[in-house]
Amino acid sequence: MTELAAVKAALKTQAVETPSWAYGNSGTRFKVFAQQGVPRDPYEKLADAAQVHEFTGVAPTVALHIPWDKVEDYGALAKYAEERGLKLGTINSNTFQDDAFKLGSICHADPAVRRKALDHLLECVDIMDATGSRDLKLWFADGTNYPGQDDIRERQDRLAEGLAEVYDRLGDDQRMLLEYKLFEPAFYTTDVPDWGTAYAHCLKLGEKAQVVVDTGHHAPGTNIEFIVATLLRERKLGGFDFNSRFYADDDLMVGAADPFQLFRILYEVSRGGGFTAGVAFMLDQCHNIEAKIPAIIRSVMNVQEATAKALLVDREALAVAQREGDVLGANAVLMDAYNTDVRPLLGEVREELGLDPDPMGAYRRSGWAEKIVEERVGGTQAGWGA
Ligand code: LRH
Ligand code: MN
Ligand code: MN
Repeated sequence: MTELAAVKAALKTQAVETPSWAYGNSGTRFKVFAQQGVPRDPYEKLADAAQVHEFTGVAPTVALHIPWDKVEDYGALAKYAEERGLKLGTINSNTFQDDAFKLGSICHADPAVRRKALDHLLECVDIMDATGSRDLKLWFADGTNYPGQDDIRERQDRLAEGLAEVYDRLGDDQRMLLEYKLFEPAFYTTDVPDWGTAYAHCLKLGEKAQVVVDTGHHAPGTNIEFIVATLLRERKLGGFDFNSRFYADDDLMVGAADPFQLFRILYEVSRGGGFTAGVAFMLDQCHNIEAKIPAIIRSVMNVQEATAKALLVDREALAVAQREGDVLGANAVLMDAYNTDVRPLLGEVREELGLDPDPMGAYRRSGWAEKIVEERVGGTQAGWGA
C-alpha cells in the first residue's frame, strides 16, 4: 500500500461518536435559545445523528446521557438505531442534577447519598447490557467550594470505594472511562480535577478503567498533547470528549478555537498508536446559537481534517531531524503536514466511500432541516444550562 493509500484507509475507518445531548436545545445559565425542529425524545436525536453519519460516513455511534435519554426499553432504542445504520455508544452517567447531590455524589459524607449515586451508576451498567455499549463514562461534579468544607482525603477514599464497586459490576468487554475536570461546578476542590488523579484511581482499579480527556477541562495553557502521549504510553487513554474552548469549559465546536492544538493532539494519538488501540473519539459539545446538525457535521469534519494532517506527518523525516538535533528542520516537518490543505484528499475519501465530497452542502440540499422544523414542535432541552 502506498503511504497515501494507508492514510486514506485510516480515514475511512475512523469513527467519531456524537453525543445525544448536542442535538437538543442547550444554553448557558443565562438563557437557552430554543431552536425549531430539535428532537423531542431520544428517538428523534438518533434520527438526527443518522443524518450526520449519512453525510460524513464516520459517525456510526451515539453516546447517551442517563437520565436525559431515559426510555422504557433500551433494546428497542438500540434496534431503532440499528435500523438507521447506527449503534448506541458510550453511556454517560449523571450524578449532578439531583438535589441530593448538592454536596457531592459518590464522594458525599453521607453513606445514603453515596448509595443513591452508586445505584445510578450500576443502573447505567444495566443499560449498557441492554444497549450493547462498551463504555461507561463517569464524570463527577463532586468537590467543595470552601476550604475546610469537607476532608479532601476522605473524599478520595469514598471515591475509590465507589469506583471499585462499579468496576466489579462491569462485564468482560465493558470499560469504565473516568473523566477529569479542573473546576466547575465546584470552585475550591474538585475530587477528580486532573489526569493524574484519574490515572491513579484507574491504575488501582485495573485494565478496564481508563482515563477520558475532555479537551475543555484543563487550565489555560495546559499542554494536552503531552497528557495524551503519557496516557497512551501507559495504556490508560480510554477516549476523548472533543470540544473547543476560548476560556473555560465552553463546549464549542472542536477545532473551532484552536485547530492547531487539535492537530497536535491527534499527532500524538497517531504517534502512540491510538487510532488502533480502542481509544473512543467522542464529541462533547453544545450548540447554543448555531444550527445543531450542521454544527455536528462541521465538528466531525474538523476532526477528520486534523486527523488527516496528523497522518500526513513524515515520521521518518521527523525522526531524522530529531536525532540530528535539527530544531528548525523537525519543526518544519510537523508544520508542513499541518499546513497541507487536506480538504481535496478528504473529498476523495468520501467519494471512494460513495458519499458526497461536500457533507455540509449535501445536508443542506437534503431538505432534512426543513422537514424537522415542520414535523417537530416543542423540542427538548439537553438538560445542560437549564
Ligand atoms: C462535564 C462534561 C461531562 C458531562 C457533560 C455533559 O463538564 O464534560 O462529560 O457528562 O459535560
Ligand atoms: Mn465531557
Ligand atoms: Mn465538560
